Amino acid sequence: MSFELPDLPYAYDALAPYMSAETLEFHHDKHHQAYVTKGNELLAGSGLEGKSLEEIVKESYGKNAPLFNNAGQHYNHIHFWKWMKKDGGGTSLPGALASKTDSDLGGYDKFRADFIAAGVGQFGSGWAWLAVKDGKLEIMKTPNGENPLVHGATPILGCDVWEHSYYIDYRNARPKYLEAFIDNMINWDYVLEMYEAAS
Ligand code: MN3
Repeated sequence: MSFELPDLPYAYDALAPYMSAETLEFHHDKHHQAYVTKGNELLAGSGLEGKSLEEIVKESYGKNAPLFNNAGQHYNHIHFWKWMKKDGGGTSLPGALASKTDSDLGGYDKFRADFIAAGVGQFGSGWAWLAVKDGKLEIMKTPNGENPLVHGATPILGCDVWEHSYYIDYRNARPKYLEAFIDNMINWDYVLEMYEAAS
């Protein structure tokens, strides 16, 4: 399958003031588009053309770094747009996720602190994740375009901590961006949908 840029599931200004229209215009229209364009160039002749995006990500990992980087980022961003919504975030987790957060992660407050720490602690570009591994929720971090799929886990929430995701709105204040992501932007309904699909 060839890669295609999905539309944002909301208006460019829907997440302001936490994520500006200017950030989303650059991030979606330029950065994500570049992963799609470059990914399609690299997919041609790779032997993985007929595979699903998830398969391309897993099968190119460690074998075809240029394709993996672009396919991984395409996968990550498709979900990243859907992991955010207007008036999202906060403690309003759907019941199944709330109880799982309590049992596996030590409760919401610890989840929030540990997720932010993962994002802040990712040196350079990368992602902070909430993933399902062996039936349990786990907080992870990965560099560059990597994601939990290549570490035997299924991502259900991810936050892009590349500077292009926050520098316009927060400059170098990555912790403030991660706090705003958790408190004001997470689309918990989509996290639940991915959790249910992973379970
Ligand atoms: Mn990005």
